[in-house]
Amino acid sequence: MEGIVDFIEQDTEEARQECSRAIEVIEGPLMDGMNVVGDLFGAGKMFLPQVVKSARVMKKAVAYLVPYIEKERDELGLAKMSNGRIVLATVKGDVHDIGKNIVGVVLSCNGYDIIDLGVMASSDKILSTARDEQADIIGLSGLITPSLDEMVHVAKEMERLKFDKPLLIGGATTSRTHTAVKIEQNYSGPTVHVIDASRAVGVMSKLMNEEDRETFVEERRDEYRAIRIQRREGKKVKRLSMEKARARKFVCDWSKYQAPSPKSKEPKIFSDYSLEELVGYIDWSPFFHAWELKGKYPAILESPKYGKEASTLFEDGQNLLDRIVSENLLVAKAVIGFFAARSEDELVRFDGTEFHFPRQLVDKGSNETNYSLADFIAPSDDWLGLFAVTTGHGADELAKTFEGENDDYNAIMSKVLADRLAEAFAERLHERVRKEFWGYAPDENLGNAGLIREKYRGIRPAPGYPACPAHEEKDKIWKLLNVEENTGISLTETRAMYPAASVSGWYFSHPESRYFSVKYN
Ligand code: B12
Repeated sequence: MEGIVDFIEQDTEEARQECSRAIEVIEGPLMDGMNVVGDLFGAGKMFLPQVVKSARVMKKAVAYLVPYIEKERDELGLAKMSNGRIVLATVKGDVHDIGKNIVGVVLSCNGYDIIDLGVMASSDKILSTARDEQADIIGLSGLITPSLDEMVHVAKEMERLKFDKPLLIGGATTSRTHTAVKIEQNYSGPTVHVIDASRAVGVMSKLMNEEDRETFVEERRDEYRAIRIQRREGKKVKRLSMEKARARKFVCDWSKYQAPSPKSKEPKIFSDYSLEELVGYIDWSPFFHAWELKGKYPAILESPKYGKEASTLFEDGQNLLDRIVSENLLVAKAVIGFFAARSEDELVRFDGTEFHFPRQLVDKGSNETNYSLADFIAPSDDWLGLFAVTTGHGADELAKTFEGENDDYNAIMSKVLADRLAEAFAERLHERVRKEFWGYAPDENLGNAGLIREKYRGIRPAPGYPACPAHEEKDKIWKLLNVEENTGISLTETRAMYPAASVSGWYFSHPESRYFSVKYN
């Protein structure tokens, strides 16, 4: 229950000798401990990092017991015990697995059998595995918007192939609304959106319990039906024609504005950037969010609710980060470049290519602005910057080493830290771009807090952000900067970047450039 692994093998051996069969150590003390942990977690009295640490104790103890259990099982001809079997996968085209892995750990320490198909799993692979392994439930995860369509595809395939097992949907871009409107209607079996790991156990146990299942599924169906009706009948947002929206575009008196010309015009490649330099640029708040501790750093360390847990987590994170930096366990690579550009409506044109930046079409009122990112580029003689950064080379290998030691806590931690470094790298390079490479703000002096609050001139939007949702625009960045060759970052069929800890996008220098959303409901 304290998550301490120091003497786990000795303790497990002692317990084994006191029991008549090795399996009793799992069914007895280990499960008793995990049940307490599970109850406290469910009641919000224990937090995710502690649960994952307790799961590590369980996993290491179980690994120690497995040879004994298998021997006994063979001798007695016994079957495997499990609360239920779930096939978990990050869908085709997507490479993000932190959330899925957290869910896998939490479910497995609650007695569920996990078949984890990893990332980029095709519908075929997911469904044939579910059939072959007689899975009770299928769980899909995804982080970028194209994964939502892939989930719809899997649901349709489940219908076509006459599956009736429950389908669980999770991951950062998924939502109850999307599940209700787009996924559930394609599959007649139970479909449930799960918001986070702490809810996953409750949902699984309801679905696996014959008595609870029907009511639970009916309640979800009613809930999703209500969402669909609400959406259909909800206030329709008024949209403008493109012509009218253009009349409300952001206007700048270009005759008075001089676009800054980059100091160095050649693309710059960084093949092994100093990790040590990046540490000071880390925005730590999302580190805590990844572990389901909600709050802002550093205040979270003093929070009455999360303070103690957050401090331990932070210390563990710092320790692993120190190792990563001193032993060069991750490699930071990047490429940046500046291109002479001009805008025309929603296009930013270069020699030979053009980016399309959609315009806001919602009617916000005649005095409001309907932005397109292209508005921040002059009709002639301007510049646009492009970048791609990664700190993910080495991350999967590091996580695998920890997984091999039954240490999911550090496996997840290493990926969370790689993501933090990727964002820090994007932040640091952007700062150097403003101060040195583009050089339009040589005297800027903001410090990390100022950078996090985006107090600088210019913006760094990324394909997939609300102002520029199309992931396909990355193809042009890849071509112009030769990203794959220069950094080793590749694009999947739905344009997720691999390694996962990668960021790519554009630099806009205009003082009034800003973020917005082109989405409407
Ligand atoms: C941290 C972060 C990153 C990190 C990495 C994230 C990662 N490795 O997972 C970095 C900095 C690398 C990153 C990069 C990018 N990101 Co980002 N990122 C985020 C951020 C801020 C948090 C995501 C996160 O890690 N959450 C913590 C984890 C633990 O939560 P989770 O994955 O949701 O999982 C939980 C639940 O969803 C659930 N769950 C998950 N899976 C499953 C499965 C089942 C079966 C069940 C039951 C439950 C379940 O349980 C989990 C644990 O509680 C979100 C915004 C947000 N607030 O969500 C944007 C966000 C996800 N990113 C976004 C984008 C666009 C990108 C980029 C494409 C930008 C770019 N062009 O560079 C890249 C893509 C990287 C790539 N490799 O392709 C968009 C995605 C939407 C979209 N339009 O596609 C978001 C929503 C931001 C936004 N509003 O625009 N990003």
